[in-house]
Amino acid sequence: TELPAYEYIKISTPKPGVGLITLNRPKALNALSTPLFLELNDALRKLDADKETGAIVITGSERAFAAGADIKEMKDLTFSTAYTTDFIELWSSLSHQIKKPIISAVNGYALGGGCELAMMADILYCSAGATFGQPEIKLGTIPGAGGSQRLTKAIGKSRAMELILTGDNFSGKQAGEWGLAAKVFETAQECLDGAVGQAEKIASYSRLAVKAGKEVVNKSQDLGIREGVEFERRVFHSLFGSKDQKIGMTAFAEKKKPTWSHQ
Ligand code: CO8
Repeated sequence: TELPAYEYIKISTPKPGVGLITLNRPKALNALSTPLFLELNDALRKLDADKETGAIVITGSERAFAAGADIKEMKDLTFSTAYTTDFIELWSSLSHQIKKPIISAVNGYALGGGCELAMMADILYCSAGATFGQPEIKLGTIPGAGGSQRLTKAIGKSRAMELILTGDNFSGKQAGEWGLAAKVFETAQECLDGAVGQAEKIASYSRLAVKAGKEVVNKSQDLGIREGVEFERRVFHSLFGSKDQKIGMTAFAEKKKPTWSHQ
């Protein structure tokens, strides 16, 4: 894919099928300004549409995944501008419009909007020494990009309430123990390599099945158990209409490796 040269992010393909987005605004610890988010959304949309890409990894630097929304940009924002421009709406495309799996590989600071961005990903990996937190309370505000909802779902009400009302940080090690992170790695490099490795694995499967898998798991966040299970079954039934279900099960029966058609 031809991707434009971006100013605040870098794009690469470290392994076949893996689109790696590296937030690259080092002077501001990857603070998530509007220009950065516009680039991130543009890259995500292009990777989502790209035939070669099967999974996406978002990472930052060793020092910072992202130190939050850009405080200097928000400082003078008024209610009426925030409301009329739907400030933050920009962020929702990541969690609602991108159909390919996104893994966040979190090293260093993931604070405020940075923590929220990490939690918007489908799978969160981090290094033990990563620093997470929702420090908005210290700035006279609250999380605005889903933090109060996603953190609470992930780690429970009492812990999330404590973190959001005190603004206390928590470590990558704790994120793993509490179930916010799917895996915790020793070093930043291991975290990135681990994320890319799992993305490569996901990208090696049927794109169709992967898309359906992401869709049904995400539905569990919105639906009750009964509706969720029924939804899953419908999608499961529908996959009997795909070529890849035939390819996968025939290959198993014939003791061969499947070659996916992605159809
Ligand atoms: N916004 C803007 N600039 C930032 C941010 C930020 N969030 N974080 C760091 N920077 C800048 C600093 O201002 C500094 O710039 P300069 O060199 O020009 O002074 C540079 O990055 C380096 O930072 P520090 O010198 O502070 O580095 P330290 O190692 O001393 O400290 C910290 C690192 C602890 C991460 C510290 O920078 C810090 O506390 N940052 C702010 C963390 C924070 O409060 N984040 C939450 C922001 S609010 C938010 O995300 C709300 C989300 C709501 C929804 C989304 C809305 C868009």
